[in-house]
Amino acid sequence: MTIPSQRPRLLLTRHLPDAVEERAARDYDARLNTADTPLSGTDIAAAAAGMDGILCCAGDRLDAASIAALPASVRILATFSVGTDHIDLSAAAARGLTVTNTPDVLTDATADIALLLILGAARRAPEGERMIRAGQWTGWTPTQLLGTHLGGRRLGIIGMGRIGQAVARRAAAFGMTVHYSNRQRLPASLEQGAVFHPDAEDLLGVADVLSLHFPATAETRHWLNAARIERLPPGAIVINTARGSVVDDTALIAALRSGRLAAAGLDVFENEPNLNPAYRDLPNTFLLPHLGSATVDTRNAMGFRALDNLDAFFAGRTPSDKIV
Ligand code: 8YV
Repeated sequence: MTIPSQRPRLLLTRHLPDAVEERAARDYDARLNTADTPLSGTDIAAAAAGMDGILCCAGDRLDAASIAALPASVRILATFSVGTDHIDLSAAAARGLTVTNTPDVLTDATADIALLLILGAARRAPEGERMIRAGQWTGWTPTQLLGTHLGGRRLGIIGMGRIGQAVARRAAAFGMTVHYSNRQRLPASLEQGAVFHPDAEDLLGVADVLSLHFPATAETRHWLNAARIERLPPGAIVINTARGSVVDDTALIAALRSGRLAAAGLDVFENEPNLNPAYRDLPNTFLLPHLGSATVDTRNAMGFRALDNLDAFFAGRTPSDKIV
């Protein structure tokens, strides 16, 4: 990067990996949040006084009111996430703000977590782990914690973007047959033998395991509802590594409780971290605290990608991940 004589002033809303903060402090007049205090939209607007840009994160609620409250000096929001549902993009566009995200670099890490959830939910790993930790394992038995065999089962992927495709590749290695639904059919080179369903409703009927990989928007809120769960094969497994709001928790919890569904593996929740408490009480849920991209390499890469976008913007170029 060509360093301008006066470095741009940059607010980091959360504590980011050391290598990312070091680069931010080297190239910017950076205001860090080393205590990692979660900030509301109003707090962010106040902390952004005098800033030229903000490096924000998925938990930061940058709704229309918070965007309106930002100081006029702020010209760019670079989010440390691929998802942008926490930012009111229309309000940002109306205000003339540039918004960037961090695609690609978290694809593999998130797909790995989806496979972890598929395996753990299918093979009842959380129940086994709890049994051992509680000192309740009295020994091997021929019928203990029998789970679902993945080989030969059908994986239904809704949303075959980068992460959906990476999940499909991994699931194929476990002998699963992949079915998918997407706005557009993929070319054969990317489809890799997966069966395309133009209508997601039809896909549900064959999804022994259903994995959700589409963004949270007003249209997709509570997409997986009681009617759609009813279309799944009995004993199906639901996996969510996308966003909690795309699932109707009440419907999913009822189906897990009744045994209509065998299990669910969830890395994301509506209203994080205050998830519906019923999930915690169900034996057949495998719950992770939004770990999709949580590896050292991936979080560094996300931070560097966000800084690459900021560098481009302040050098007068179009950032490669410009959304707005
Ligand atoms: C991130 C994510 O960890 O990138 C996303 O959209 O959901 C996660 O993988 C999180 O957003 C960090 O800001």
